[in-house]
Amino acid sequence: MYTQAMDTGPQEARQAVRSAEEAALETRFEARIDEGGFIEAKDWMPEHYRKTLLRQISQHAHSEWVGMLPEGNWVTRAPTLKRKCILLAKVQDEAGHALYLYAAAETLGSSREQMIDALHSGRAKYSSIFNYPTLSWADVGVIGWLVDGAAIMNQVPLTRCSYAPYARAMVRVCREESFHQRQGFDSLLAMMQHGSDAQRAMVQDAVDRWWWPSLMMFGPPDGESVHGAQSARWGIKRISNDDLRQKFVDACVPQAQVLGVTLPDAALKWNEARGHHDFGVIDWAEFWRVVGGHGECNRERLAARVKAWEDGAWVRDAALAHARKQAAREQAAKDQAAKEPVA
Ligand code: BYC
Repeated sequence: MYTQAMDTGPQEARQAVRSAEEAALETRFEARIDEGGFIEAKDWMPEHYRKTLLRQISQHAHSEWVGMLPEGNWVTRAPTLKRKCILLAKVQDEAGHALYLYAAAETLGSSREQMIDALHSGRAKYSSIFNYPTLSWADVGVIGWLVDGAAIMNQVPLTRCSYAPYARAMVRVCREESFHQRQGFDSLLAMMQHGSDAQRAMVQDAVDRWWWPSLMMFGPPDGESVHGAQSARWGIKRISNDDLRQKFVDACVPQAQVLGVTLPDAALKWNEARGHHDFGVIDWAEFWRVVGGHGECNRERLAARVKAWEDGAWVRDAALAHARKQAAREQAAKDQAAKEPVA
């Protein structure tokens, strides 16, 4: 009993010093956030901030990674060489985005393997939008116009995210997403202006299927956003889910007019008093079904990623073996140089 009492004293004192230090670090962190400053990977951060970022950035990386699949489905069937080259470049860009984002998430203490394992086992989320099928060539154009358009709307504010490695990755991602959005719009415009009636109908059908899922990309309504308020407080999210969704609807309406397509929402109309478009009710039951793993393509998407990972094992093994040989060679050269007498 006495021994325990004697141990507890210094331990308690150490804990008190640690929590005083932590409180000071937290005050400094909060002050930096309040000033609109950035947090770097080596800076002190609260555990909850680190976990929130790791969740969002890894989900974002998984979205890019899985997001290659719906469009990749059309690489071999693109209608012209020009469109095939553009699509190939775009899909490769998505792989690049995933890599920048996995690298940014790694700075928060998770390994690539842990993140990939969370995706493959179904523990990690990725964007709901990629669980819908790409049924026609027009879907590729609509993904560029609407899906990349929604992604840009969401990601431009992330270039000012308080976590600097994420913000820096987003600058480059957004530049590339702009090209993605433009190529989609251009492809649809070509079909609408120079295509046949059947091609115009194909574009309208794709818009009908992708419009509502694109609105769901921004996440649940603000009142149901679990992380929204805290992420806004920390400067991770600069604009709320609903505000981004509204900006997106307002941007798409004139673009749809230029294209000559109808957005599939009878309630969509300009509201002079609000200075925004009103729009219909989103089917949130569908959103949660898809997020919960029961969308049309959830199983297929995960199976494709797992298969690619397993098929690629020999490439990872070969790269590691090569790196090991190279390191051994460099070490041998260093050892040899150390043995040689100095002239
Ligand atoms: N899908 O509290 P909330 C691309 C989850 S890829 C699935 O509002 P938060 C592209 C949410 O994770 C671009 N799940 O969350 C690639 C949370 O669940 P957990 C993808 C969703 O994080 C290839 C719960 O619902 N972009 O552009 O504050 C080809 C409650 O939500 C979704 C990004 O990832 C969803 N749509 O806000 C073409 C952007 N929405 O984690 C294009 C970065 C919500 O508690 N991410 N959930 O289990 C973000 O900005 C935010 O994470 C979100 C959600 C706005 C998505």
